[in-house]
Amino acid sequence: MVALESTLVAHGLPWPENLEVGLTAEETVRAAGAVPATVAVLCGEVTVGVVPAALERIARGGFDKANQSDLAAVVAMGGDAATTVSATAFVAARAGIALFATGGIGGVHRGEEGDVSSDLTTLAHEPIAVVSAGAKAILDLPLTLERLETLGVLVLGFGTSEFPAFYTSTSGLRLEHRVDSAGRAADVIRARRSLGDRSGVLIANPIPAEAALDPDLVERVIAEALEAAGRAGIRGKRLTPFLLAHLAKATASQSLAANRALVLNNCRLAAEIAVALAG
Ligand code: PSU
Ligand code: MN
Repeated sequence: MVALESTLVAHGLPWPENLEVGLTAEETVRAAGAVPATVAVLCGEVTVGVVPAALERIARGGFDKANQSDLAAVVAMGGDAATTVSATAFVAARAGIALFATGGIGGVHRGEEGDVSSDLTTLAHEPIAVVSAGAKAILDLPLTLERLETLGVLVLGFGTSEFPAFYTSTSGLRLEHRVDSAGRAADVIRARRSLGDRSGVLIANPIPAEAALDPDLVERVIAEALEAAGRAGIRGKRLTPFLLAHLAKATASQSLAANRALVLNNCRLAAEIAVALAG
């Protein structure tokens, strides 16, 4: 099985592309021989494997964004919420799912606010492998990588020795460990289990070259987006969705096409690793 998150659908991409990406992500996992399970909270029920009608409800908007610490409150209120990487990893690990595909994990934000995504702290405690195109480029990538190390999360480059930067394949940040096949990634996950290490693994899978954006364009629009967020007083949970929406506008949707390509690329790899792990 491969877990998929729902915040990317609810808050990371605009309607109706978000529904298309959510459904195609599931199909991509299936086509590679694994079973997708999109996670969300629906009317207070933690759901592992939402049906297409529910995915459409999530995509149409109005869902809260829940990280691990929000889950109990949403459940107790009988509410609806999309799950972030943090909440999805927490839920999926309890359902016995070993692989999870997303776009880019959250991390340490740029600036002095001290905003650090709970994606990092959850990954420190959950025995799940997350396939992502590095961490989102809107973040402070060197600090994010440092924090992952501190938390004991193994970062494994897939076909790369550099930490990918979401919209681009390189960041200039070296990775200690690299694998070049799904089978070798599965070997590392098995070794971690046999050592009794119950923290997460981040499999850093670069965006396909043909889908990557121009790094100068990315940096310029991120700087603009951060400035706009500062002016509008956007903080906390609203910051990541605000920055992603700003990027889509400022790049005439080039960022959306790149985001779609990297998500599907991660789904395929996560499914291949899940199949290798089951073999
Ligand atoms: N990756 C994407 N788009 C997204 C996200 C990740 O390609 O929208 C979401 C994930 O759900 C991630 C969340 O967990 O952003 C991080 O939010 P925050 O920085 O508020 O923790
Ligand atoms: Mn945050």
